[in-house]
Amino acid sequence: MPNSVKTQKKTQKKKSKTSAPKPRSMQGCGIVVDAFEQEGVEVAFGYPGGAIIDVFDKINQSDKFDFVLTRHEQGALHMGEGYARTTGKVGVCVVTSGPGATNTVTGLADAMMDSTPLVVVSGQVPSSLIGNDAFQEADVVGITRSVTKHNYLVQSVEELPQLLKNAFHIARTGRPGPVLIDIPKDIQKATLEDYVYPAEPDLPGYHVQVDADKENIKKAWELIKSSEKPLIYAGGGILNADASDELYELATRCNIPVTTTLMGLGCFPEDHPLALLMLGMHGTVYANMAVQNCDCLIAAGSRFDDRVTGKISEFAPNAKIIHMDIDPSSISKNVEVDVDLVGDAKIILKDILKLAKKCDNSDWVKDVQLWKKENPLRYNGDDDSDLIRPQLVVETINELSDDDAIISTEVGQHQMWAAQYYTFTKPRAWLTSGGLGTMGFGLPAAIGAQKAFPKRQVITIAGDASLQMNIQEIATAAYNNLPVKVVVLNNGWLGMVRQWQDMFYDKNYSTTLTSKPQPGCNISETNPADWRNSEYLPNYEKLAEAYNCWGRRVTKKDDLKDAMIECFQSEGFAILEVWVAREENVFPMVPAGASLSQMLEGMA
Ligand SMILES: Cc1cc2nc3c(=O)[nH]c(=O)nc-3n(C[C@H](O)[C@H](O)[C@H](O)COP(=O)(O)OP(=O)(O)OC[C@H]3O[C@@H](n4cnc5c(N)ncnc54)[C@H](O)[C@@H]3O)c2cc1C
Ligand SMILES: Cc1ncc(C[n+]2csc(CCOP(=O)(O)OP(=O)(O)O)c2C)c(N)n1
Repeated sequence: MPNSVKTQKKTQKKKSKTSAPKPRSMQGCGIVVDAFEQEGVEVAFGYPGGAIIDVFDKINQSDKFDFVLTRHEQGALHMGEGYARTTGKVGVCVVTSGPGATNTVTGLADAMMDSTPLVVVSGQVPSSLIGNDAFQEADVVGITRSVTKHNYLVQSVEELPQLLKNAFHIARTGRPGPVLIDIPKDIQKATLEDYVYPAEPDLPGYHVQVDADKENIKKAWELIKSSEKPLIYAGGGILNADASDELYELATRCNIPVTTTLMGLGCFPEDHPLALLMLGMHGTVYANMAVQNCDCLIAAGSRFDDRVTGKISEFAPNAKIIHMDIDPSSISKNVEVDVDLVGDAKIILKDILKLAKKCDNSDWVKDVQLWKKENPLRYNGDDDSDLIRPQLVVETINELSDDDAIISTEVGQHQMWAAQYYTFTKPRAWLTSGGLGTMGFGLPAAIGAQKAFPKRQVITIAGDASLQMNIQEIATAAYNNLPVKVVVLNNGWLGMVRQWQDMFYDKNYSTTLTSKPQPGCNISETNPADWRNSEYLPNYEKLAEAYNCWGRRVTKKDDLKDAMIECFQSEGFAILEVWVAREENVFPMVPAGASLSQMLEGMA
């Protein structure tokens, strides 16, 4: 595990000027809350129970941070993620033992895959009962080992302060990720007589390399300088490193087009002429063409995921590859690279910029811009029917949302349309589950972001099926007056799975229909894209009413804009349910395992 030696030294210097804090007598449960305060936690999310009740007994005595009671522990984890990804700080969650802790597994795995910093404190049965099949006992450290960056079962109150300090440090440094601390009930109750929150982590084997090798920096610049067709492939690591400004400087100074992964959207402004938007399975034609034709690919905080590379042996066939990543295990994991730059993307980019001079690349940029002009994202939007195309809904959100709006999504077709048709111009304003692809992520993630930024507009673009996976969190939003706006693209299907069945499984729509025709409605006689006589469950208008929130269902194109304006202007939490064309597919698409050169473009 990496540890930032540089950061440690800086903090030590600062600390030596201030007087050492006096030891205090404190119970384990109080130490947890004190650690949150010392780490500057502003809000924590979670759910109580018997094995963590002592910590909760102290939580409401703190006036330093808020606590949001969620309606499910999975919701708490995604709220923590939404908070962490939009603020750059550690998301904090507290849950009970057994079912409370096992409910966190999906959120932990999600945070692990998407490099999101979380600290999760779980209660455990008393130490003496561990291994006895005690009430609400689960081997949480065993269960979560592979979905956490690190986890601890606390063995004594004496070690608790240091483990809490370590947990926050591990979560936020290097490649960020989730850390779980499982605390038996007796340790929460035990008293430490000489408690002081440690100033430093104690992690001898954990080192983070933040500066890349200087020789490799030179090699990287030489490669960029000598290339004629360079391309930047930027990912979530740029956002983690807060390196958007440096990325912008490199791209514009050296005239290099930029394509962005799903996780990196917003790290480079998509309204810039050098922006090629997303690459990969559902990326733009021109971004994928640029990858296949470039002679130097600069991977910046991106990890060559299979949704990006397609068939690896045919990925970027003509390119020398430079890879900057803070995690050495990412280097040459999927794709063999020519120059590795292990370190923090911001520092690496600054180092490259010290060498970088203006480059021309104008012939290449002209080619790429021609591809961009000739192959725009497009959909069947010009029919005179009153059907609402899902892409139009995203375009309308794009038009009506604030400049600094935060957009979250669930998982499926709507997620891809959001990525394609919303124009991302700012970092840390996009929340999506990329690596794990967790349906149920979008609503709670939006709530976490709204808690962090109460005044900003936060919008969830949801599929009807995904939204139901954590729909109970509407209560959390409504109860806490968090005015998230949810726009549901309701197609009455598990749309993304239906698309695969349509394209690769001979239209065998096995168990993917979530709506049903009304009695007497003959589907075959109606436009298959438009089954407005179907029964859609639930009725989101009525659901919103149940939570005393604004809600409206829209089924006709002409009503869309006004309804969305009303939704966005409404005061609290709101749901706009839009019945979209039912059998729309996401294009472009690279079939799984095919090369990026084999994109299916969809409509003519
Ligand atoms: C239905 C669906 C379809 C998808 N289709 C696509 C698609 O078409 N295109 C696409 O791009 N994705 C797609 N994805 C997402 C995909 O699965 C991956 O999640 C995504 O491509 C990974 O993005 P990334 O490479 O930016 O890496 P991330 O997962 O964001 O990882 C960040 C990388 O940066 C490194 N890093 C972290 N911090 C730093 C730092 N400070 N400095 C330097 N490096 C750092 C990390 O070690 C890691 O290697 C899809 C997902 C779903 C659910
Ligand atoms: C928890 C979970 N279960 C199953 C899946 C597989 N899956 C991916 S997309 C999808 C359908 C999503 O449907 P919906 O939310 O309505 O969105 P749409 O694709 O229709 O836009 C499913 C079942 C998943 N990603 N996550």
